[in-house]
Amino acid sequence: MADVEKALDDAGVTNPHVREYVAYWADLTGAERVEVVDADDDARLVQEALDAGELLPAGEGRYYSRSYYKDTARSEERTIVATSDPKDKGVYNNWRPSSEMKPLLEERMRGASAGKTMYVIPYLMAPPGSPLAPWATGVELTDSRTVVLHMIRMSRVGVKFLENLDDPNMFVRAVHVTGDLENLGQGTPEDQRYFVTVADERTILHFGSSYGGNALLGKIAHGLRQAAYDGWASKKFLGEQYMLIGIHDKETGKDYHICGGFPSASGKTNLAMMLAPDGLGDRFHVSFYGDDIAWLWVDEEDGKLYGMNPEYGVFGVAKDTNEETNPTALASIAEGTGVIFTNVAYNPDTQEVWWEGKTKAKPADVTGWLDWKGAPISDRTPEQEGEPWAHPNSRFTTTLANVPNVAKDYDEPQGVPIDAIIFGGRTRDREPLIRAITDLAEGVYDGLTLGAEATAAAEGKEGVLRYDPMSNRPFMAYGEGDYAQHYLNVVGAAKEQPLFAHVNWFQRDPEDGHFLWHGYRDNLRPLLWLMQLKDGDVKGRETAVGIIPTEDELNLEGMNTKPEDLETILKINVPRWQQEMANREEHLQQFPGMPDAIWEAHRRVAAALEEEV
Ligand code: OXD
Ligand code: MN
Repeated sequence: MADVEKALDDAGVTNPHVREYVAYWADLTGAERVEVVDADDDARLVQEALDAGELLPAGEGRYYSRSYYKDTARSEERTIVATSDPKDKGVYNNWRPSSEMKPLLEERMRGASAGKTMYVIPYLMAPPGSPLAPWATGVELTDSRTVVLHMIRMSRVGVKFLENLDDPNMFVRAVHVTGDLENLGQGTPEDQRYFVTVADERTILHFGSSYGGNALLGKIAHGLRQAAYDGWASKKFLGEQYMLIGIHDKETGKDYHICGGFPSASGKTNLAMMLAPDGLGDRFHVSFYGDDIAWLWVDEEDGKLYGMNPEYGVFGVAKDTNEETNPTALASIAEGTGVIFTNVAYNPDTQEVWWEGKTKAKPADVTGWLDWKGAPISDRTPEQEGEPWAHPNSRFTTTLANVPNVAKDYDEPQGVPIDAIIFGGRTRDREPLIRAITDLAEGVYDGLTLGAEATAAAEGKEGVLRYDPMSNRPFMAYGEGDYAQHYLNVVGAAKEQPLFAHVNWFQRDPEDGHFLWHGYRDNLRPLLWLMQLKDGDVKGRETAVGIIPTEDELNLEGMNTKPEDLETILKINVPRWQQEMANREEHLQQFPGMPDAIWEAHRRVAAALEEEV
């Protein structure tokens, strides 16, 4: 049995609530040892993981890990929000009573860490001193050393974050038990895994995975699901799956901050890490705050809407990351950064890593190369030729400070004032390059009807989106109607309202399918227009679905765009929009209690489209 008291004493954990919590779970999971972790332990833990073969070297100060082959992604079907109030049931949150889920999880976890170390990770999902710090404090318990190393990169870790809490009992209890990965029936009717957030008790119980958001509980379970619930219960803030960037205009000295949500595969990380295009770099500097989560609140003193990234690192998708799509990401995972790669292809002879899209062609000499499951590429049969070397959801985990254009003030407690909230999907027609929305309810309505086209792999009708409200569908913690009202309340309380906008970098030519907009760094251009609109320097063109730039308002310096392409992405296809409005109506109808303001926004947009015919 672990000597819990001694481990806590040695680490200086004095908070009696934390001590009681750790002792309870050490006993229940049957862990053999308990170790309290601090970020300063990173080098030692990395060495231990290398010695144990859990990490492999991938060049100087870079590491490689492989997860169990049936444990490679977040599992939405097995993810549940539990509370004691059935009114918390939503359409997307897989609500179950906590009286049912807690005993079930305790049963799964009982004795499941026998023979292992239980690591105690005190963490903070906020810059220290943030006004939201009381909701950001947590203690993860995990029986996986690799998870500890990821948590150290993705959140602020140390016993100091447990000191001087206003309420010593106010911390998220986040328990992760890996389980016997080879015998959990992943994806079968006998699936043993459960990823439960007991939101009204601020307790997270995840069993049956050691991968990503299933296991690093600060990120998604706390940073999004629990935060969404806490923000609503306290009436104080929003926890959103948003990127956050800053734009500095060197000529005027002005700073702008934009956050926004994009469903997966819509280029959120690339946008978050974007640099100014060559033609505009002398005047504008883009800085990176975060690529995945933003918490938003209104400061009661100055009445401004603020945002901050609660994370400390980037857990980025490796696929297609290269010098053109995201040079900043490549710099952030260079030698010496301490990056951990997961499930990419690996060459133990040369310590290189590779993923689809890293280079145009695969490494020509396959000697030594292993695919993400560890199988030699040279043993592949002709039928296996087309199989990817890296898992499509393979990742890199690196701290924010490694991103070359990280904002100087990313660690400042007050966060940054938000000028605009943008939404963007991947849409081959209909959605223009950018449309600005000045009305709060219409902006929230636009976020609630956000979606991405069904990809080839997903079933779905042509032209029908898979709706992903605010890009939060997998993280909704309570009813969608209540969520919409809470969003209106939080943002509505700001004295100066942010602009909303919808962006789309992915329109294609209907004839030959080419992308009508270059994308990547050039995506700064429509955002600059949006800031000019906010400042009243441009007027744009009013349409039924928002304000669109005129062709001469967009700064296209140093860019080659065909005039006919530009014309297409700066106009509204009314019949396609009317088709979409019918789908939106059906989508919104599933949510009981959707506020009138949202329905009125929907009807206003529909009526304005009628007038445009
Ligand atoms: C996600 C992630 O799963 O950011 O959304 O990892
Ligand atoms: Mn995410």
